Formats: sequence, structure tokens, C-alpha cells
Amino acid sequence: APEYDFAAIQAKWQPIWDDLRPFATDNPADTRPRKYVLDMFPYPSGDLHMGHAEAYALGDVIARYWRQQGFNVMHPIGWDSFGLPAENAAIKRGIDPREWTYANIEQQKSSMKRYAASFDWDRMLATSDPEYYKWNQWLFLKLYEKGLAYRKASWVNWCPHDQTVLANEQVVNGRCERCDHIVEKKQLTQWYFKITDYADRLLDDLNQLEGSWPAKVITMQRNWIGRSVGADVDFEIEGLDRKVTVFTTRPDTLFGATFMVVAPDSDLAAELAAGSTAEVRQSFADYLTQVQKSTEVERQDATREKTGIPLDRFAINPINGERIPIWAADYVLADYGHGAVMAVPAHDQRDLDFALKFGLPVKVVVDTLAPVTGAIPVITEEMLAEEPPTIDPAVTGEALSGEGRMMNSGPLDGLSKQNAIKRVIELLEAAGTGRAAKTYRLRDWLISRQRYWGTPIPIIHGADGELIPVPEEQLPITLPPTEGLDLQPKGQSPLGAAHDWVTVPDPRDGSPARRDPDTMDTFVDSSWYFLRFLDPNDDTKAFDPKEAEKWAPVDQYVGGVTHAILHLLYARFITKVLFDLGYVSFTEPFSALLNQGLVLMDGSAMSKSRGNLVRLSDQLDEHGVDAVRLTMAFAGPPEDDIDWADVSPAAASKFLARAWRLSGDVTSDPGVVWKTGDVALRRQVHRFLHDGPGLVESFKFNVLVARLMELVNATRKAIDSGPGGGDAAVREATEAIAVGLSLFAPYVAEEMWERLGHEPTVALAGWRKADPTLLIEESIMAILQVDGKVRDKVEVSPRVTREELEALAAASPNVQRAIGGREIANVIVRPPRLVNIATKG
Ligand code: ANZ
Repeated sequence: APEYDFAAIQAKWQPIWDDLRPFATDNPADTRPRKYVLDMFPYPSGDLHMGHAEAYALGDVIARYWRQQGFNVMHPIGWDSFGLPAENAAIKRGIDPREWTYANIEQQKSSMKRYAASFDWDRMLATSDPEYYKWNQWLFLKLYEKGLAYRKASWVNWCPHDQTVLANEQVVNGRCERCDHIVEKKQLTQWYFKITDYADRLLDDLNQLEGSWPAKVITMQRNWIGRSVGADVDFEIEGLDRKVTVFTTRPDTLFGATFMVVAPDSDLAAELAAGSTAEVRQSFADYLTQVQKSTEVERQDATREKTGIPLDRFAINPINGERIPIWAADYVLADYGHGAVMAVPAHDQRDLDFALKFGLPVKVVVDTLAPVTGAIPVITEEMLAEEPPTIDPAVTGEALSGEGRMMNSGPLDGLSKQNAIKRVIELLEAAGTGRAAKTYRLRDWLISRQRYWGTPIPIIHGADGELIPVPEEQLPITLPPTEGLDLQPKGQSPLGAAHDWVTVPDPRDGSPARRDPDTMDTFVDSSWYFLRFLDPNDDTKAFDPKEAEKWAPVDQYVGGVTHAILHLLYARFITKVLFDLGYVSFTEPFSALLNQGLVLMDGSAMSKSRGNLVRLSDQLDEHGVDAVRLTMAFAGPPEDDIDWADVSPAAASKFLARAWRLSGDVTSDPGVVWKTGDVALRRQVHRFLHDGPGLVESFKFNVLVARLMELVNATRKAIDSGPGGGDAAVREATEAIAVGLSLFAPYVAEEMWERLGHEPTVALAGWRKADPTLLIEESIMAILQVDGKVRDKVEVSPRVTREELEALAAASPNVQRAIGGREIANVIVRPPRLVNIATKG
């Protein structure tokens, strides 16, 4: 008998599939319902690795499943091919980043084909193609027109190693996400996208995704946007002709503000210091130098020793006219709220730590011992003075952050927190000194990069400093060749040195002007790529709104949790912008999201340096594509990490050989009548057909594989020691196994399908509907008695109801005969096992 030879099967089917194009989605006459299943596209950093293999195996289960359900499934792939690694590799090897990038793309593409990922290869794209990035430039111009792209000078995160600006999202624990160097601060004029205009929508629309996105990702997005609700309060500054506004989430504590703190690196602090004494100016300058050395993370660490300096200036509390001193301290951040706070040391721990260190007054205004439901404050002056026990924060060092009733607060006294907040906002609004306000943690999206390998920003700088958008018909602005350019990072874009490229005529009058030399963050490229797949070769527009109407949003997005914040947030933002511009009719790009886990080895991430790297190509050579893919799906729930040391692709390969052998033992004809087959095996097949869809749709791929294994065993038993290979049920089971396996192990499934006498491809064979009459699992024999004597037995479901069982008894000819013409006195029904009919006489 022939042996299962995965290598031969792979070599045989690859060219046949290339020919058949079973996953093409370009037929306008296709009437199947549509599904858009998208895997996050890879960065071409080398050959595919185990992580890709997991992601693409799982995404493919979903895509292949929906095809078996009769859907026209869009499942495209491309490359996120701009970015730093290509540029760094190019610098290291002295080659053009294109060379490195496109060689890697070729390699990944051929690996994906061998891996039998069911992509529509006609829709391939690479973001570093001018045909693609032309539309990044178009998108930029649209945002610019809308006032959503702007330039501003600001302190930016600067990686001294990569010599480039980083978005906040790319700074992890104060270090560069890519190279792990400590990130510094530097002042630069940069391009930003105004994502903060969309903060509320980005937050509120997350509600739509509840249940179809992982809860963890929704929470991460919410925290990243970080909406705080409270009030803005305006303070007059003595000797200054302007007000200072603070943002507070606790306007109810306004009577307890005993000083004000401003961020030392804010314009406001500089202005306040400038108007102060020479001594203050000097100490401020010294303090600022010291502050600039600390990282954002250090500054946000609430437990860090407080530092600060008095500015010798005073603010007036608008609610009671109190005069409070102004300090500069680095626990207040320049770019959050208004960069200034009203300090309420009795009720805020950071303010308390600061007050106690510098001897500033502490005033309790919330009686946290008074039950919120009670009426009268119960903290007395004596209690505050009493020791021990005391709750006085100035003594305990613990701020009273809990709820209670207001005290020492004039018109607010006795109110609960919520009512006090409402009341104080009313009072401030009436006086014109404050208002309800919201603040976000989300910052605008810094998109300029001082690197070569990215999309050039389509702006021209006139000699007069005017910013002129490049006329749309001049797009794309393509990157110049790297020849003669020094790509080594220097803090300025290498494009600035490409004299012929950067010097252009001013579109207004032809006078000499300069191109913007920066390139875009690659997250711009990936923020809309799912739309480009719908018509990747259209050179007249970014995407066709009609195609978007047909296919988008993406029904199922699959990818790593590493993209839970940045990429998803940016794609959601750009989708909303495109909605506002009228290009799409939906506001969320990805209707459902699946995050696969990581592939580990011996409990830790694989890496060359750890020496625990498992090479995908070795695994594929040793066990075959199908076995590796099946292992990925069988390892556990897809969200969980897979430890490659704990799984067995060799066992998967053995199982596939077992399944494959069944197809050689089926001797019946493809046209055989199913209903003549062995009932027990048919029941198991139809239970499998019935349960399969629910298992895939709830991502229980591993359970479905286990069910396939059971079915293979049962079919083998039926062949060897049951009705034999000629039985119709054996064919029915083996065909169901081939279709089931087509989701996980496309090569062996195709081979089985052919051996069963069918034409390729099994990928479109269709998932058969279960016959409901075969879904009664184990049946039970119920006994039907007349006057205590057994007259009949019937097969029933274990869940048969009293009424059904009684009706079955009444319908039994044997029972009827036994009753004869007599009158029925009493019927006892005990489902599922017994009916006893007692007659009169
Ligand atoms: C007075 C107050 C009293 C506050 C109290 C809190 C408790 P979240 O929730 O993170 O939004 N704050 C405002 N701007 C700040 C800045 N630029 N840097 C550091 N802290 C800042 O925090 C809002 C609170 O953080 C605000 O409410 C303000 O302190 C402080 F019992 O105002 B609060």
C-alpha cells in the first residue's frame, strides 16, 4: 500500500491551486454572500517565522470555513514594507533599502504559498510601492484640507540611537520600542494628525465593538484615550493681565485648594518666572535643567520624592478670593490638561506629599466619615486635632480621597461629592470663572520621521515660509534613489540632502522652493490598507467607495495583541475621517477581532540570543505544512500562547496519515445513497456536521480538531471491524473528514478528496448540512406496559417529554391490541423509560 508522503502531496497540489485560483474574488457575477477576513499584514523583516505561521494558520481556518459555508471570502495579503529595520539593514550592508525589502517580500511570498495560506494573490500590495504610497500622500492632503494635519513646534521624544522622533506609543518605559535606548526630549517642528478631535468618538464607538473584540483590547484603547471628566477653573494671577486655567476632576474640593502648581517645562511657568525676582529666575532656570533630565515615566511615578520651587507669585481662588502661592513642580505635566493644577493636599496624595515636604497648608473640605446618605457632617475641629486616632491628613500623611460630605466649603457644605461638583460648576459658570470640562490622555499623532524609507510628505515650503500642498495631479512624490545619499541618522531627514529632489519650483509662481524632507510614520500606511485591497491596482483613486460598500468593514480581523493600541487606534481614526469626508459609510474598520497568542519555547519567547529559536522552515521540512498548521490550531484556544516544547507536530502528522489512509479504504461509489449507511456512524458524522460551525465561529478550533480525531477513529473501526469500506456511511464520514480537514490541513484534504473520486478543490466542496433526524445522540429503550405487562419497546431520545412518550405509547399497535376495547383507568408516564397503562376491569 502507498504511504502518506506529505512532501509529494505538497509538490503536487501547489501548481494545481495556482492554476485553479480558488480564492480569487474578482468575479463581478459571483452571487455568493461576502465576507472579508483579514490577517494583519507582515513586516518583511526576513523569512516567515513561527509567529506568522500561527497567525496565518488561524486566520486561514476562518477564511476557509466561510468558503465552505458558501461565502465569497476576501482574504488578501500584502506587506507593510516601509520603516526603520529596512533602512537600518540597508545602512549596515551598504545596499538600497529596496533591495533588502523586496528580496524579503519574495521570500515571504513563496513561504506563504508553500504554507497554503488561502490568499487572493491577485490583490497583493506593498506599502513601499509608489502605487501605494501615492495614496498615503493623497490621504495626507485630505487631512490637511480638513485642518487635521498641522505643524507645531514641541518637545518630542527623541531616540538618540535611531536619531529619530518617536510617537508616545513607541516609547516603552522611557525607552525606544525598537532599540531600547533611553528616549530624550528635543524641541522640533513636526507634522501632527489631530486625532484628539476624534477622542470622544474613538471612545464611545468602542461600545459597538463590545463582545466582538477582546475585552482586554477595548480596555487598553479606553485607557489610552483616557477621558477624565471634571471642570476648568480660571484663577486670576496677581500682577499679571491674564488668567490661568486649571483642569480638575474634583471641582468640589475648590475650597480646599491651598496652592497652585505649574509644570516647569510649560510656557506658563516660563512666563511666571520671567516676571518674578532675579533670584526666582535663577532657581527656575536651574530647576528646569534638572527636570529636563527626567523621563515622562519618572515624572508620573506618584511615589517619587517630590521636588519643586516657589515662583513667588500668587493666584486668586475664584470661589472665595483666597490668595494662594504658585509653585513649579515636575509632578505636573506640561502637556496634560492645562499644565497647571489647583493643589488640594487634604484630598490628593501627590499634593499632600508636596505640601508636607514644603510646609504648605492642608485644609480638609470633605468629611469622609460622614455617610453620604446622612445629613450632617460629623468631623469636628476637635476630632481633627485629636491624636490618636486622627484622620487629619497633615498628621497621617494620607490624603482623604474617599467620598463624604462637604465641609469648610461655604455654599457646598453638607452636599455629597456629585452634588457639590454640580453646584460648584453652576457657581463658576454663573461667575464666568469656570465650566464643565473633559481632558484626555490621548495626544495628537506625531507623524513626521527624519528617515529615508517612508512616504514623502506632500508639502512644499515656499521661500516666504508658506506651506503649499503639492497639487494632487503631481502625486506620487516618489523617493529619490539612495545613490549619493547618506542614510546614517543625523536628526535631519536624509532627503534634505537630495538637492535635485528637494529643490522644486513654488507651485504659486515658479520661484525656488523646497520639498518637506520628512517622511510619514508607517502607521499611516497601515491605517487604511484594508481599503486598498479592494482594488489594489486602481491608479485613479485610493479605493473605490462602491467596493468599500460591498466588502467593508472587515468582518474578521486577525492579528497579534502587540497592535492592540497603536495600529487599531490609528485605523479607527482614519476610518472616521474617511466617513466624515463621505468616502465610506461605516465608522469602525474591523467588526470583529481575534488576537492570537505567541509561540514560545520552554515557556519563553524565542530568540537567537536565548538559543531557543525554532525555525519554521525546519518544522515544515520535518513534519510537513499540514502537520504544522494542524498543531497551531490544536494547541489550545487561539488567544493562548503555544509552547512549542509542549506540542507534537509529529503526532499531528501521524493523525493526518491515518485520515489519509481512510480515503484509500473507501470502496463505494461517489454516488452512493447515504441513507443506506451504518446508522451509528452516520449519527456521529451528523453530530460533527452539526457542531462544527458553532465551534469555528466561537474560535474553538482545537475542539473541532479533537472531534475530527474521534471521527477518524470511528471510521477506521467501521472499516476494520464494522460494516467495512464499502458501506455508504464510511464514505459519508471520510468525505466529512476531508472537508473538515480542509480548514486546517489543505494538502491532505485535497489529496483525500481526489482519492474519493472528486474533482479539486475540496476548499469549495461545501460544508454539508446535518440531518436533524440523525441528531438524536444515544437513544434509550422505553418500555410500554399495559396492566403491568410489557407489550412494546420504543427507541426514544433521553430528553423525550412526558407528552411525547405518552403519545408514542398510544400509537403503538401492540399496546392498542393489549388494551383491546377496555376503558383506561390510569396512565403512569416516567420519561424516558416507562409508560404503564392501567385498564378498568
Ligand atoms: C484638584 C484635585 C483634588 C484633583 C483632588 C484630584 C483630586 P486624571 O484623573 O488623571 O485626569 N492634574 C490636572 N492636570 C495635571 C497635570 N498637567 N499634571 C499632573 N496632574 C494634573 O487626573 C486629573 C487630576 O490630576 C486633576 O484633578 C488634577 O488634580 C491633576 F482631591 O485637581 B485634581
